[in-house]
Amino acid sequence: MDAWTGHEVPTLPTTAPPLRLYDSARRSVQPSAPTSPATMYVCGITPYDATHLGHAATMITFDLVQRAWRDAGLEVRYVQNVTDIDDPLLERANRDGEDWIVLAMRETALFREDMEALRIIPPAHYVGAVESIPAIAAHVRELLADGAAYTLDDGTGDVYFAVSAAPSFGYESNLSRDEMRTLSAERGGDPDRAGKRDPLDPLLWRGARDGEPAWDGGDLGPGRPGWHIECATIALGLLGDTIDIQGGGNDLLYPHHECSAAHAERLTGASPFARHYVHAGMIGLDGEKMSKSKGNLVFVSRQRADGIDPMAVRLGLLSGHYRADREWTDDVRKAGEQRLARWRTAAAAPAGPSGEGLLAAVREALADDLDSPAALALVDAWAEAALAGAGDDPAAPALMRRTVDARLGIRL
Ligand code: 5CA
Ligand code: ZN
Repeated sequence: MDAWTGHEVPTLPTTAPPLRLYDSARRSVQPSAPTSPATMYVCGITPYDATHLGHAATMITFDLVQRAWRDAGLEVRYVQNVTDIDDPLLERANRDGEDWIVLAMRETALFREDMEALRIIPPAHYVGAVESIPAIAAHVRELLADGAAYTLDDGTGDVYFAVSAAPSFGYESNLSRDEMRTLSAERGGDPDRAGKRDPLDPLLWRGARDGEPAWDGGDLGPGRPGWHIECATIALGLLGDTIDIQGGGNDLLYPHHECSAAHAERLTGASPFARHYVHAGMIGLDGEKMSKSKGNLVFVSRQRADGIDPMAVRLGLLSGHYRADREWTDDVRKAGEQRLARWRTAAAAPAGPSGEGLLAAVREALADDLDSPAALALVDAWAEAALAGAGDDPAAPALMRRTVDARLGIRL
């Protein structure tokens, strides 16, 4: 499917240092050392409701990665999916008496508009689960033929992946089996289902049910794909056997990313599937993770309709570190608006402290595991000095403008 339209990203003088990033598997900050093109797969939305600030924060995180890589001289191949068929989408469509396809198309269109407003560089490939079904079904058949999957013998036609076929299962999330079992039950899995060989085995293919859409699975029979194999298949098809980053929010670490990596590794024999597993913190409201199922949502589109500048929203989200679970509050929004206004005024100053100095410092902060709070503080200090008449570099305001545009996605 089509992605959204991108904006021109200004080029900057010289090049940025290589990006160092926290890897969930190794639990430490490690150099991301891609060879060009750098490859990144990020888990996108399940389009049953509008884009909220949590989605926005995660998309902004990986946008910072793309900007850091490009500024370090790398070409970037970025793929994102849309889970345009899954239980939550069907449940919402049924609840509202709506066609699930219409719901998915509408919310995906809104997501694109929101991404454009937030100046997120679009992925090279924006791919739906539905359009990937033939490739997914082929992978499920391959796993079955390989003995890494099995069909439940209860007549449903449901196919499961055997985690016993993935000897290093758990290396990504570093969780105990008990923790995995609990999270699996909370996040779409079915550890207690009868007939499974291991409670942790994830669903690969759901046989057709009355009243549910189904697609031809060849030997699998009609059905629809499981969630984890969707992302494994899309990433493998477009980015190759080993990718530089598998990303998403930290709610996806287990089971989703652990299982999709296990599927990919079993299919290709290449391990690890991703050199870096990168997870953004959860944005919460009133002490709870913002989620469609909880309904405590602040929508990006609603904020746009209320006249809040998307650049202020972006600055608000960047004021916290991407890995931290953090709250969205009115104060965060107001601080974003004030900062944006201050930066705009400062960018119009006749001169300021060295633009090259600011660029180098911002690059260093962002190279250090995307330390956006530090980058914002550096620009704040530059703006304060420029507004106080300090510094005599007449080219600095223009370079400051280019720096925050290219590296933070903030158009002044
Ligand atoms: N379609 C799947 C991924 S394949 C999915 O998780 N969809 S989603 O709509 O629930 O989330 C889309 C992206 O936003 C995922 O990367 C998810 O981890 C992230 N996300 C969801 N809620 C939040 C939140 N409250 N804060 C930060 N990121 C979030
Ligand atoms: Zn995913």
